[in-house]
Amino acid sequence: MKRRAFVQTVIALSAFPRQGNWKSWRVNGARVNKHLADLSQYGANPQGGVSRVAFGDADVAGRRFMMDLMREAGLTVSVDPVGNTFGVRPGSRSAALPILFGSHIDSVPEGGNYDGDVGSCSAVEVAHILAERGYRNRHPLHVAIWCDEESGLTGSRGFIGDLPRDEVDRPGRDGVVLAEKIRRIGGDPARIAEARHGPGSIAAYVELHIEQGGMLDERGINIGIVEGIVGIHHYDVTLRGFANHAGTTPMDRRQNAMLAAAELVLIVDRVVRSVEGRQVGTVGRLLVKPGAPNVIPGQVDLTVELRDLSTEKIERLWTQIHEEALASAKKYGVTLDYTLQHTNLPALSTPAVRAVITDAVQGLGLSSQVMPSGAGHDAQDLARIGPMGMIFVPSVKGISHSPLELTRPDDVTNGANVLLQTILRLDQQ
Ligand code: HGY
Ligand code: MN
Ligand code: MN
Repeated sequence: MKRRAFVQTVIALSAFPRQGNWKSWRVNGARVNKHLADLSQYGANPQGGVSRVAFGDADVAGRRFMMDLMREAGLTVSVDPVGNTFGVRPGSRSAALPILFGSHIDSVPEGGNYDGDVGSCSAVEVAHILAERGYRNRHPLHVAIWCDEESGLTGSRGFIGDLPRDEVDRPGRDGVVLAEKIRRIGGDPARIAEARHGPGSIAAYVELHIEQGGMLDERGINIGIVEGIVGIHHYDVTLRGFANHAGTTPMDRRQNAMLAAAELVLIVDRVVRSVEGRQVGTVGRLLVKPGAPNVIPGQVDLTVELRDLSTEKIERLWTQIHEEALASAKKYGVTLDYTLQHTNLPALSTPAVRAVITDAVQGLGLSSQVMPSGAGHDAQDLARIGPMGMIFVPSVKGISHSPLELTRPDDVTNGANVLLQTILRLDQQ
């Protein structure tokens, strides 16, 4: 055998054993749990959780921290025009579509240390293992940390071209225009159209996330394999009455916006419970104006959020709620206006990706069950451009969006191992 051919064969064989036993590879559980603990310092609040709201100082610092972890894992870091952070590991097959995996690190105000963070830190850990093993991946591997997941999947909607210009130019509740906030995390609002990825542009997207409900924890099951993610409709409602003196205005001469608001909260609860199914409805924020003890409320601004796997059912529920709320407001001499602030389409996961996750779970000897997601996720946007799969790990007592949110270190490690073995299987296909 010629010398050159011999040397090439030796090189190829020397890589083979490392590639060959990839089904036995595992993450470094101590390292991923430490990164999770380190990340929780960014925006840590006195209650023991995080307030790392998107685009705030803690989010900016937390994203920088994650970029450092990506570089330590051998990834090439970039930020797209929407502000999403990516760490890329090039593939050997330049024509192969990229496999994306990741999550988010922004939190709700007074949130927990695991929502989004488990999937983000685990995705970086997977890349770190591949680098340490000298794995020769075929597909380009893109670790994604989406921006502003909590206020409507902003970053992943931008990635699929579903972030309208008027939304980018609109001031948020804090009065700051979204475009300005995107610049804070390294995005370039003028070039958002360039961030768009169309259908068929990715090989697959996989997201590891905490369940945020109690099913896995109550049943002692290691892994949830997500069958579908609910759609979410978020309505901003304004009730206008007439602000007046609380002492001199007789009870039968008032236009009290608060009475209409109080009835609307109860209407949402009753109508949503009135039909069979797993739909949910919540009034999560209510602002009274002028908000003084001695003034009859002239205006109430509130949010109504409806979720279900069926968009048709959400729309049917809202039609009934709106009709009843209008009648109630009229009774008090109050007007009702609303805007559909944003919608997230429901998404089913891809059976072929679910099968790969199932095979990875079985290879790891873990227990699992197929289940829906009552929480929204960036994965439901990625499902609109390619095959999608989601992996859940247990949330202790089903608590989430709270400083009491907890996922045990062993469960984090299990989830990261399922993610590692899933990505390896997808890359080998
Ligand atoms: O609200 C949700 O469902 C998710 O946690 N953003
Ligand atoms: Mn989340
Ligand atoms: Mn959340």
